[in-house]
Amino acid sequence: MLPAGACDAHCHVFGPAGRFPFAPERTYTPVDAPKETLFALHERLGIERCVLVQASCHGKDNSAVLDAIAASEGRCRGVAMVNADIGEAELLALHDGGIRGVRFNFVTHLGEGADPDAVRRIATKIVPLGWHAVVHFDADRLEMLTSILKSLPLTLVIDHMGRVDASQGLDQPAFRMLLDLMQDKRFWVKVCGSERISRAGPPFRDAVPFARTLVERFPERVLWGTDWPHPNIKKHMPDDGALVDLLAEIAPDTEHLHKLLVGNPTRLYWPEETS
Ligand code: 0GY
Repeated sequence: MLPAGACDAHCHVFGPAGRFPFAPERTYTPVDAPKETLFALHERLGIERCVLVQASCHGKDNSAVLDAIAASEGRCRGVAMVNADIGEAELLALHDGGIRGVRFNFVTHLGEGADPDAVRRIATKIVPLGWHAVVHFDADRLEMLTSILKSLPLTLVIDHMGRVDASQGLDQPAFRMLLDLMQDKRFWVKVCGSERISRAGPPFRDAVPFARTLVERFPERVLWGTDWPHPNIKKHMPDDGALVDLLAEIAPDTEHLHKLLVGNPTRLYWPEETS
């Protein structure tokens, strides 16, 4: 059972392609994963709110995310992808549509990484809106990215535990680097993606020590999500119910669990409720 108000802070909608075509520059073409299916999953899992993250297969066209937010009666907010030359009016329209952050991808399998100059320009433009940046990177890029990320003037949320390789243990350089970065209070981390960092396979229990360490050390700056519909998972498509069950081991302390699923996402995505 999840606490009342639980939020899935990382999930996607894809298409339907007939209404929201995929971007020509995409690196993969998913099957349709429409909002109705996502909302039904959330109902089944006991999840009341969610944050829709723009996926690379839709490029910089955030229409599918905005459509889902509009249909959610305030239960969804979103993270967009935008071009560096975006204007203030367009950003304000995204804000009105429920967007509260911008995502930057530095992941090899999703194509060319975000250009650092573009990242800086966008970051400067979104600061006045109170938005944050979501950064998605391969673990071996963290060293190269650290100085760029630290130079940005806003809150940064790291996707999927920095995509470390769970088989390399808690003492691996990439995880130590992630823990170091988290000492800076502007950084948050999502303890989702157990199925991505696991090397042991279902139920992905080898990912738990990483997630639990992050929750215990930084209880105020962690988020969790399903990552439904799990783009680019090839080997072991996770059962979302099993991912929810892992939370009992990731955050066995009820206060930590409440922060992870309710308090923290509310502070970041529905700040008007906490001030
Ligand atoms: C994720 C991970 C992936 C894909 C995307 O934007 C995307 O296409 O997010 C991935 O392929 O690892 O966060 O869902």
